[in-house]
Amino acid sequence: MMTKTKGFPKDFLWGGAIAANQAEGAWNVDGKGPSVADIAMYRSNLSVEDYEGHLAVTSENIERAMKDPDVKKYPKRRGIDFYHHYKEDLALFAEMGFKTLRISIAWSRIFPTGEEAEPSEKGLQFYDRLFQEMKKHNIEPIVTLSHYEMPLALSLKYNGWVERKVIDLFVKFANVCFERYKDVVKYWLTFNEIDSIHRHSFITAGIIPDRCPEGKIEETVYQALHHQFVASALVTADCHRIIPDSQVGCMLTKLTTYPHTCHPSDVERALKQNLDNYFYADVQVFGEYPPLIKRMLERKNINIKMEADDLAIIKEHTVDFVSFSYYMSLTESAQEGLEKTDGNTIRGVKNPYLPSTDWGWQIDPVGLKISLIELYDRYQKPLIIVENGMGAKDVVESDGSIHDDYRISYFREHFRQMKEAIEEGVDLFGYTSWGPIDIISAGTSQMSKRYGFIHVDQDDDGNGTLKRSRKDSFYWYKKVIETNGEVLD
Ligand code: BGP
Repeated sequence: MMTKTKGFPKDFLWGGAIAANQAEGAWNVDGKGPSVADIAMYRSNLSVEDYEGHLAVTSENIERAMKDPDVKKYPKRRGIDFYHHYKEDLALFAEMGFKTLRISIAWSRIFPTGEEAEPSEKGLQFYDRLFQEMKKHNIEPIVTLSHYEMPLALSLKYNGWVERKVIDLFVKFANVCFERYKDVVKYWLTFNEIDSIHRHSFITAGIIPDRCPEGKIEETVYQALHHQFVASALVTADCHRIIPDSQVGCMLTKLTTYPHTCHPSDVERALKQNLDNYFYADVQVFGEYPPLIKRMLERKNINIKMEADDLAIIKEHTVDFVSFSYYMSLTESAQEGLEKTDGNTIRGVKNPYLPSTDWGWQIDPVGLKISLIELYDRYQKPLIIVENGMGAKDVVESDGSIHDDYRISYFREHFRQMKEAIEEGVDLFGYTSWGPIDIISAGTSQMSKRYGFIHVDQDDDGNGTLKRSRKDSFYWYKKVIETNGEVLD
């Protein structure tokens, strides 16, 4: 006779996640300096699957963007004006019953060029106000320190994280945040999707390809990644010192990959994709480079310059929990010429058993359970899902209602799988959906790729009133939270 099912823990952190560069707007307000996100242009003529095109960056197009004050062409400069609407938006999140909200602190709002001697008081005051408003609604902040928004000045001067000095600048920024917000923020994430540095090295690490040594881009990216590993360990130590009861997490894009067939070559390819994905969390959880990764670097003749105590720092200051994003699963095959489909800034072979979103991302709730089991079994640390959801083109009916049944169905099936994973022993302590309110897409800078339970009246070109309105899924998620995940229908 099976024991009673566990259900979600009684203090499960239900909520949502946004990022400063995709929501705040106010890109040059109150002294904020330009960030790498502020040069991301919306290109309506590009296929949504053309991430290289959407995220392309050259010294020349950076110069051009910085001369262009336009906010229509550069959607991340305007976001959804969360900077001025945060009270209204938090009230809506509180109406849904949010226990937590994941946000990021825009580094260039605190240090406009990244190198000022003193932080911007106006920048700090915005997050003071934001955290006070969250506290008013009993919403627990989860704060990401680096979420694709480093000061553009550091990219132009040092080629981003390639230069070791950026470690110290990031540590300084993080310490200012820990000291300022130590009484209101307990949960901290260091680098959002630290593994994405190879997929889009500019928004993740400020690396400008045409500034890298000829033919050495891959080695340069691994060097920048090493600096981020060291910085992550250093700020983990500082956070624990400054905020004794703090919990620090790493953040991984969980790219769960299946073999297209049971052919051993397909299985081997999928295994290697998954192991390469784990590498980034392995370093922050186990505190060392995995031996297979070290051998891969050696075979590729990739030499990472390290200082004497780097590995000791990484080893000593590992994270308390593992956070990750999960949108879709991927499929790999050793066979060429199979139909491909898009995923989160990565492409895979189309899985014939799964439906896709309008952006080609394959919807796989069981893949989330697989991801939870794999991550918990590997790390045996508490887990939190900090991004999950589906981008969709919502239709606003003539009466203003939005019947996003597809979104309710996506979440319902993913929550069912989360519940099963918990039943089977996974320690999952929270869940924040990605984009609980419509915000700007990271990969394509679209507004029309909507994730929210709350609709924002704005189109891809920045036209609209920014009016917020509740979708059908708003009321559904409210009921889910009210019943702690018991009522999903
Ligand atoms: C993740 C990012 C988020 C978010 C998400 C959805 O990689 O951490 O910032 O944007 O992707 O991607 P998109 O917005 O491109 O649909």
